[in-house]
Amino acid sequence: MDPEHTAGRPPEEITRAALAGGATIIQLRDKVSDKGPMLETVIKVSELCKEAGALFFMNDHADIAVLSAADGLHVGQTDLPVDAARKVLVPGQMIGTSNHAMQEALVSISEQVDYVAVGAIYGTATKEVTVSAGLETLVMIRGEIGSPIAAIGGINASNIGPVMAAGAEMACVISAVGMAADPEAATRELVALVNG
Ligand code: 3NM
Repeated sequence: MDPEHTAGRPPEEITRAALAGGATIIQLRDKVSDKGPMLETVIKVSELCKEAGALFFMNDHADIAVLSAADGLHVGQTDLPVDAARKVLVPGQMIGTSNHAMQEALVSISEQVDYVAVGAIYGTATKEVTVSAGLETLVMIRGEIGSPIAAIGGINASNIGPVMAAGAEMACVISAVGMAADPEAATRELVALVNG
């Protein structure tokens, strides 16, 4: 869930639709809002996830993860280091990282993260600067680590098959749901393909 990629619709609306469509984890990634208004939205999204029995992860901001009672925090390579973020998080909150290459994934594993995100699998216009990891990197990392892998970057209904076949436990999408004319139907289609 990225408020910049909702085709003008409120984040809560896309979240509700994704949850109704069967999404089991929502992560909120907000690169533009000030923290006051961000917190209000995050708390609503976090509550919607709890009501639906889904997990909620906050991106980047450990303080907001705590204040919104998130299930966990996601950090990128230049965000708070994992050990620093853990000092802010409360016991039981999970942490996952963005990874673009084997070496980064191995460091994440040494930090005992709860999941490893690998991207970008395919080309994406959603994030300006990203490293193209490709399916090959996903396959290589899968071969080395046992922790859950979340694949990200350019994933949609037409190309999710090879991602799951490569051994990812989770597929993370922004535009395929956020920009869809019918986000609930788009999620349902992706979930069916993942479970298929
Ligand atoms: N992180 P979409 S790719 C937020 O490679 C993000 O780490 C990436 O959006 C990474 O599903 C990406 O619209 C954008 O391609 C994902």
